[in-house]
Amino acid sequence: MTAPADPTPAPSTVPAGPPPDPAAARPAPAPAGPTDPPRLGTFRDPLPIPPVLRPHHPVGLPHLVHPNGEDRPAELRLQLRSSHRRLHSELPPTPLWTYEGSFPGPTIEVRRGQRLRVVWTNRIDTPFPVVDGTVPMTPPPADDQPGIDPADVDRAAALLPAWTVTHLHGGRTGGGHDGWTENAVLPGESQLAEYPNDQPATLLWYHDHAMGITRLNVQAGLAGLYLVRDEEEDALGLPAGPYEVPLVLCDRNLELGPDGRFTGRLLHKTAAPLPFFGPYTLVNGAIWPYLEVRARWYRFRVLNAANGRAYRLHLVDEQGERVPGAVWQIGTDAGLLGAPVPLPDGGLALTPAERADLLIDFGALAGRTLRLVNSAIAPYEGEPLPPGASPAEPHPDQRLTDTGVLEFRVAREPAGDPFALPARLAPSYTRLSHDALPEHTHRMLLLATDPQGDFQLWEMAGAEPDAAPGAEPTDGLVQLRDATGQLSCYRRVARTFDDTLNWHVRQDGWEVWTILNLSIALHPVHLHLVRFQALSREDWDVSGFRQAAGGTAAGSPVAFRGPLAVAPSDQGWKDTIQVPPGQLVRIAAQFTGATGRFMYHCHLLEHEDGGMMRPFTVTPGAVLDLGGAMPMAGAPAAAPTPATPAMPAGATPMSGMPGDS
Ligand SMILES: [Cu+2]
Repeated sequence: MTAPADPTPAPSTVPAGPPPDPAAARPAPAPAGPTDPPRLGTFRDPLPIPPVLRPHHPVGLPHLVHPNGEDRPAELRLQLRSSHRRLHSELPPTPLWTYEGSFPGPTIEVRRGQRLRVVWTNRIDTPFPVVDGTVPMTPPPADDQPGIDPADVDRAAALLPAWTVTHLHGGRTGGGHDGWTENAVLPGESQLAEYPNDQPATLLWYHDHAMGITRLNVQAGLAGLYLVRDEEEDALGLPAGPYEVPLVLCDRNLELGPDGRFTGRLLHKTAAPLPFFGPYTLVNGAIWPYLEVRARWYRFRVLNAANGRAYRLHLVDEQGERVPGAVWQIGTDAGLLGAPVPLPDGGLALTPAERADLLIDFGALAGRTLRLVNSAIAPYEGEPLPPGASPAEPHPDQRLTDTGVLEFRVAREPAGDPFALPARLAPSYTRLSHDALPEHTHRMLLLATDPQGDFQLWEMAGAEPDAAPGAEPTDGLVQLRDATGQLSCYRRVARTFDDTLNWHVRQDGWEVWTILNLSIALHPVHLHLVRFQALSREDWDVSGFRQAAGGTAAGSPVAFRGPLAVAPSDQGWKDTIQVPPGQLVRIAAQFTGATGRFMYHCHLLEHEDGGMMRPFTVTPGAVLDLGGAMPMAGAPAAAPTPATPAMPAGATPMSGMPGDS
């Protein structure tokens, strides 16, 4: 089988033509048109598979200090190292910052309950390898085109030290091991972390989480997979070994040299306030790869590791037509579903940090060439694929220049596969409902925009009765009208990372967080430590929120418009949830398994770095009951605040809150 012909010559064979234009990526004034950016061929390179480290199978594992002993956990010593890798056979090698020289990093695989210590040692010894820059929003930005005008490059990024901290996303571990964003380490230093791994089988991932620069460190290559196995998963006899394949999806952009050719260097080019959207889709670190498969069932462990791009996945044939019935979802971020769910007709949308455990049956597709394609425009706001639209059709005007993700080349020979899709999956899976929850605490979170247009997390507390909105909006006061028509008023008690800690969660306690998106962008909201389920989704009219004033005026609350379905693929255990604009999502979680200080944040890394991140703590109940200095949610330790006065835009959220001065 051969890759489809690409009419565009590879960069190495670009003939002598028009003189190179250093600003080839910019919309150039006519008539001196630039050369088109060079193209890369699609589906030219085989899919790489990251190396696997199994601490309980220590043979040939130089990273292992010792395997699990009678009273001590296994310990891995892993290095963050500078490296080079060819992301495409037509590209020069790309300088990267990596885990163990691999991009993505090695896949760590553990059994449930097998405690593991990892020494993450920073041995990075090269300058920051990514070109960073910002292009203006007007004229329509070329942020998803390769190359950048030197005037748009941010010189400060080239001076970044390798300041990194590793977070195990989805891991149930103590606050001291979770990779606190500000406790990053410099070259020569180590971060010690212990992972109890006492959680259901699923696909986690580890990645850098350094305060303010996560978007850049992750772009540079600092991410890898982490698999937890358990007996419940074993009992299903799912495709394993060579038939279980990780698919780490991300996008990248590439620098062009003065000659208009690829230099091999990565380019983090954005048009603020948009997150990063690159034109090249990578799977396991290779741009547009292919995978030869047998005519049988496969299991694919899919992660969206992009900074900002959503992938809405479909399986299509040579003509770009859907291949129905072949793809089933069996798990979500934090574990297996109760029963398999067919791939939705409209595709399966994964926003950054979300995972999907997929089974694909190639048994009836022998000899075919199929493709996994992405139909999500960027930015993706949760809109469905229009009826009748082809999922393989590109939308270059909406940052979807190439829909290809991965090509499957199915062998002609039948494989004699005994696997049959089970009707039931995890017996331990139960669907949560609000009415059936144990006693729980409610919290209100708004995804809002400040007057400058920056996205923020607004922690809200029930407002004093005399703090109801006036005729003009009051900054930080928001009135809501719910499904029953009842009005309630909330005031903002925090909106930046350094605002006072409000949310002291009781260890093992259940909580329901109501998340309402007043902004114009979809935000994937991620909570550290816990797994949760979406209880409900609702459509809300948020036009009553005045961004410039930071609140709602009397008589124009944000208001319930109607219920929305929680899609079958959205009913699993999650640690990251899509909250599209104008939606309200209620999630329920038990904060169990560890204590300490954790973060929750938007997982669009540019939003996270831009301030959409907040702390919470989990504390043993007896400690909370002892009282002490800790203020409870929404109740400042100082004297209760009188009616919140009207404040000019940009003022501190409220008076009387320690730390807000
Ligand atoms: Cu966001």
